[in-house]
Amino acid sequence: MVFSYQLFGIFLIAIALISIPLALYLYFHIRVKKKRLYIIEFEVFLLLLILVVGLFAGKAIGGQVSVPFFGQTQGPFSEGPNLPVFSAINFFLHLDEFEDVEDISYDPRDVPLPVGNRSAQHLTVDLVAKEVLSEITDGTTLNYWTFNGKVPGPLIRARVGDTITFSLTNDMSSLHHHSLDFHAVTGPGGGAKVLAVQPGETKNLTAKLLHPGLYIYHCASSPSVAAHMTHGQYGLLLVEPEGGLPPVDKEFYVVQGEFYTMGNIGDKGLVAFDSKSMLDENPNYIVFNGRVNALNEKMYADVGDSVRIFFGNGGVSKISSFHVIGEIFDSVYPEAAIGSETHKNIQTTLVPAGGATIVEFVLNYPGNYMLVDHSLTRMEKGAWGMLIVNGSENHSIYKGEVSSSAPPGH
Ligand SMILES: [Cu+2]
Repeated sequence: MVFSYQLFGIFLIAIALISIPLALYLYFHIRVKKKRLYIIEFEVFLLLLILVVGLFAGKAIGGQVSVPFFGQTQGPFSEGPNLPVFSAINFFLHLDEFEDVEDISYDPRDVPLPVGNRSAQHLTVDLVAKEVLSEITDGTTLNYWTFNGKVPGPLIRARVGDTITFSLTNDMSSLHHHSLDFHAVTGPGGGAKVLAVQPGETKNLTAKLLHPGLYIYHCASSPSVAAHMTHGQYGLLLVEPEGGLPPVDKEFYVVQGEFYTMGNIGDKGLVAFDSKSMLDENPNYIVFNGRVNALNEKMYADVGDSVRIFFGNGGVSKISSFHVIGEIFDSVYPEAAIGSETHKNIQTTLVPAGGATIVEFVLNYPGNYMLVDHSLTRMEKGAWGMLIVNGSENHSIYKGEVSSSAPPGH
């Protein structure tokens, strides 16, 4: 199951390359020694072998062999969306050197302190691009590419007018080069033109935050920016306005992302990235914070609490219809805009790929409230998480006999 398609291709190339000299040897051996001429049979056999080699090995010249085979691009980078076959082989050769991360998900409660009334400052932010192994669901392991070993990367919190020196290190164990494009940064590539790092390299960018808002950051490296992003390389940078956002009781950090894997949803073992399904925009997994169940038994609040969720969409392709089952957002910062009027009383809000939103709501009634992308087929792919609310019931708001067979979150 694991790597079956790619390995089959590599297997064919190997067989073809070994078979050609063998076939030539047999052909001439029989012809010369035995004086028997199976010329037509051998010529057909040789022709088939040359075809196989031509189809597969021919692509090897110039580093064009890729998995899956024959992927082509009309994009700005000549390499295309696929991982080179040598990269796949390299991955297996270094399999033992990757860190096996117990839990790839960034804890949704791990939100930095608000900026409050402080004045603008010069901050430093250190990020490490690291390729690791971890489970997306029980028994299913992916090769994640991360910032700081988690998905999403850390929530960075600053205020408008701050200057940040970003330091990006590409871990020595990486097999790929990486970079950073901060949507919050004004300038070429959002920083990616400066922060392109080879394995073992560190680079710095100093940038001033000119606009408040909640901004995606992501890797922007070739051969395919999309391939890097969908391995898990994204996070959010919050630029608070002067004086900060209004205080709330609970803040959470959630980022949606897609994972494109060979085979079917739930296949066990180490599963490979599938660039074909990425180009088809048909991921096997769509999850919050890097894996299935990442948010569960972490998001707690009490009746009466005001809750704010910083929600981003790392994509790489899908637009999220963010909704909390059983709640209505009191306020939505549409497209994470800070500075314009918030939208009031919203059921579901659109979050574009490479975009974000901020939602706020006060909890009125205890129970389990499910965060979803309301393209609800995506629940089957993992896009759900639970906010658990404790407190006393107010029967003027909600009253009735709760069925034991009721779906969770309802
Ligand atoms: Cu990258």
